[in-house]
Amino acid sequence: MSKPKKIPTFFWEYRNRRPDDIDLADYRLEVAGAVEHPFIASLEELAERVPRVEVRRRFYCVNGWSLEALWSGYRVADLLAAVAPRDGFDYLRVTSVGGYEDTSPIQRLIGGDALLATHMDGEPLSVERGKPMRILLFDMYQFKGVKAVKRIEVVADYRPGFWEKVGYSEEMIEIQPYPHFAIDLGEERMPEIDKLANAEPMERSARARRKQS
Ligand SMILES: Nc1nc2c(c(=O)[nH]1)N[C@H]1C(S)=C(S)[C@@H](COP(=O)(O)O)O[C@H]1N2
Ligand SMILES: [Mo]
Repeated sequence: MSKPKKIPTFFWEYRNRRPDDIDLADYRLEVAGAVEHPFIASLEELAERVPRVEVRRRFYCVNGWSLEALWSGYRVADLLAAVAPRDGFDYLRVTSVGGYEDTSPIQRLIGGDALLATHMDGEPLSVERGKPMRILLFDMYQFKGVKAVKRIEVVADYRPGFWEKVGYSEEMIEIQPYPHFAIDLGEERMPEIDKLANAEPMERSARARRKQS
């Protein structure tokens, strides 16, 4: 077996210091906004409300690398089914403990099988990886996937996320069809274009819109 490669850690809200640790006993996830059944739940209560799933999937960073692992947690689709979003509220806004935030269209998250992951390769997420839970998007660059999730809200409107402050843009959301360095394999890998194509058509990037017109 090759030596495990170091996974780059992105936590823009903490700049160059170690991210805040989170006491799991005190932790509560808030699922709120325009939903019929909002809740605030401990990790145990969340597991009682939403079915757990396990998936082996790869995520992609816009900086040209990717990481595949066995992730477990909750499908965003199942989480939303539990709270029942109101009609006309089509976006999900996710905020981290440290204030990193992102908004995505709900239909795209469901179509792309977005996951609220609590475990990586059978272990609870470390602080670096987004303890106690992170959103994983497999069909968009991962700056759209919030680590150390604190609050999930159903909202009416889109707005650019925290990543805009660090120089990323909406034009950079779509995974590009050139090789990315697979951290887990130690080699260059093409994105899984077949899996990307399974995503529902949604809000396209400005670049994709320009190409179309
Ligand atoms: N809270 C928070 N979540 C975040 C980020 C961040 O800075 N803060 N960076 C994103 C980016 S750009 C990527 S590529 C992945 C990186 O995940 P990793 O740190 O586990 O490698 O987390 C995403 N989620
Ligand atoms: Mo990233």
